[in-house]
Amino acid sequence: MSIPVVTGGAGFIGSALVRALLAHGAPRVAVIDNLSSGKEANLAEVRGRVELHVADIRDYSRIAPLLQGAPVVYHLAAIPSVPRSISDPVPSHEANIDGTFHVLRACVDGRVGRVVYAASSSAYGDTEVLPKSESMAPRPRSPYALQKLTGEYYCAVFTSCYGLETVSLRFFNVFGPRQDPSSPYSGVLSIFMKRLLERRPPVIFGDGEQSRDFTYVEDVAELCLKAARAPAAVVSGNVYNAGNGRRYTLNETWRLLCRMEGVEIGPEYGPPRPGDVRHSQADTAAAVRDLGHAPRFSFEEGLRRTLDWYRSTL
Ligand code: UD2
Repeated sequence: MSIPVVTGGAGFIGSALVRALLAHGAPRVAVIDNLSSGKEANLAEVRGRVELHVADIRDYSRIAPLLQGAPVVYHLAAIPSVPRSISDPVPSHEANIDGTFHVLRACVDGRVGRVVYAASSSAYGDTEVLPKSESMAPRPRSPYALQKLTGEYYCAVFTSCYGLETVSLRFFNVFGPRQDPSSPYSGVLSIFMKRLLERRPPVIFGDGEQSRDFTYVEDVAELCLKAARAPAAVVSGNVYNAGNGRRYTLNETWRLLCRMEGVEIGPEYGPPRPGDVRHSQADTAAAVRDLGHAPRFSFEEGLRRTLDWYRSTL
């Protein structure tokens, strides 16, 4: 296959990446997705230029021929969510560790040019120092964090042992259009926006003073493309933060959203969530230096665009 492949390409981030690839000149893009959380509808207006393969990354013999000869494989397929990995660890272990292993193995066997892997900021856990830089020792606090970290290690080992070019990007709390707000495991901003538009209070877990480096999905998609193009001698086998470099507490984020919408709704508070990281903020220096990372969307601008999208779809 001589076109780029996106695993998880029918998901929220994957479908934004598919759009970015097409916008940057890819004639077609292949998507591998088992549609467990991804949806064909996420690809609606680009569907004619997408080869959608409904396949599971845990099935080596099914995915190997689909990855064969791809110039770049963007490996985003995963079962996300810290709390889901705690309450139900087996499926996320199998998708995030076993699935990633099978993707990498198939990429070596199929002589794929490069793998760009969606890693997670959760790998850092709670560090004493902010922002978090790639040289810090990881301290995963949940099965999900450990699984995503294992995927990074697998990428680096596949580079050193088998010569497969890999770049791992630690995504920092990505948000934007098409993030599904309907599950209790959904990303907090998708839940906040749904509640806001319904004029209902959100439930904040803990005191709301935890903070996140919320990163707009188009900036992450752009960085994936840069990771695919950067010189192998500089980037292959490495891990980079894919964040915005700032952080916002949940309390201030909810207040900001209320202000944007011109309403005043006080949040409700619940018990803190097990496995939760307290603060998260990316040091973007390495990604700027090696990949040319240049996020274009301020938090407010990203929120505005996302809110507009939910308003038109919910
Ligand atoms: C982690 C990773 C993120 C990504 C994601 C995938 C960190 C810092 N980030 O996101 O990079 O890999 O996992 O799932 O580890 N919350 C509420 N109310 C709600 C929902 C969430 O208060 O209704 C809180 C939650 O307790 C947490 C924050 O919002 O403190 C963000 O939660 P999330 O599930 O959106 O993402 P998080 O940080 O676990």
